[in-house]
Formats: sequence, C-alpha cells, structure tokens
Amino acid sequence: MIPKKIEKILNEQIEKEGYSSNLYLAMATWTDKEGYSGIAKWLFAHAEEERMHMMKFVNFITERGGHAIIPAFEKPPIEFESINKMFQQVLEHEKYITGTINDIVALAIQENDFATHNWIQWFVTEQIEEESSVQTIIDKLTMLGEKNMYIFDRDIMSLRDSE
Ligand code: OFO
Repeated sequence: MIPKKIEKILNEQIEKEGYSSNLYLAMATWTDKEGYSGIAKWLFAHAEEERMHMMKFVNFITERGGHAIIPAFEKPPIEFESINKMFQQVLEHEKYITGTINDIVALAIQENDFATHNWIQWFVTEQIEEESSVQTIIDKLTMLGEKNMYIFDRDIMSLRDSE
C-alpha cells in the first residue's frame, strides 16, 4: 500500500501537471492566434507531454492501491505579453515544477517509500531535459532578436526533433 502522505503529495502533483498542460495549451492557442503556427505546434506538443505526465501520476497512485483524485484546475491566462516573455514564463514554471518533484523525492526518503523514490527518478531526469530545452529556445530567441520571428517560428520544431 502507498503511504498516506505520499498519496497526498502525488495527488497534489496531478493538479500541477494538469495545470501545466492547460497553461501550455493556453499559450498554444494565443500564439496560434498571433500567427505563430510553428511555436503553437511546439506548445501543443508540450501540453500533450504534460498530460502524459499527469497520467503517469494517476496510474502510479492507482497501481499502488491508492485513490487518484482528479481535481479542478485553475484557469490559465488568456493573453501573454510577448513570445520572449512567454518562454521566460515557461522556464519559470518548469523550475517551479522541478522544485515540486524534488519535494516528492525528499518525502519518499523521509517515509522510506523506496518504490516511489525509484519511480520518481524518471521525472528528476525529465525536468533536467525540460529546463534545458526551454533554455535553448530562450537562447535562440535572444540570438535571433524580435525581428527574426519568422525564422524562429519556422525552425522551432527542429529544436524539438533534435531533443
Ligand atoms: Fe514540464 O514537467 Fe511535467 O513534470
């Protein structure tokens, strides 16, 4: 059986991963409306990954004999200031998620829950990759500057393909 404290923190993470998915969906529809279909495609794919992360938590809690609770999600923003600022927001959000994954690692150790400790390592690695891929996007945006958004929008998916 899954320890109660672990079940609780994993359930909280369902909400965080689901919100991440909705946040990136909101960013995707905004960028698409602004005419950046390449960036929108990247964000739609990222939203899908976050939903997959959420499902990993749902499935793990269920497999361990716990009860995965599907929560209400806070409404994400509708508009974003600029493409640059939006990707900064993505990076900040991913850093926040990394912190929450680290909290789960710490609690698993404290509770001697080695199954959860082992399982959550996938997310530890995933967060390193996610932060690094968003940082790469921010670096490219800085390099190209606002005037070259056409090129950035055209090429962003190739950054994803090379991950
Ligand atoms: Fe973007 O991260 Fe989920 O975990």
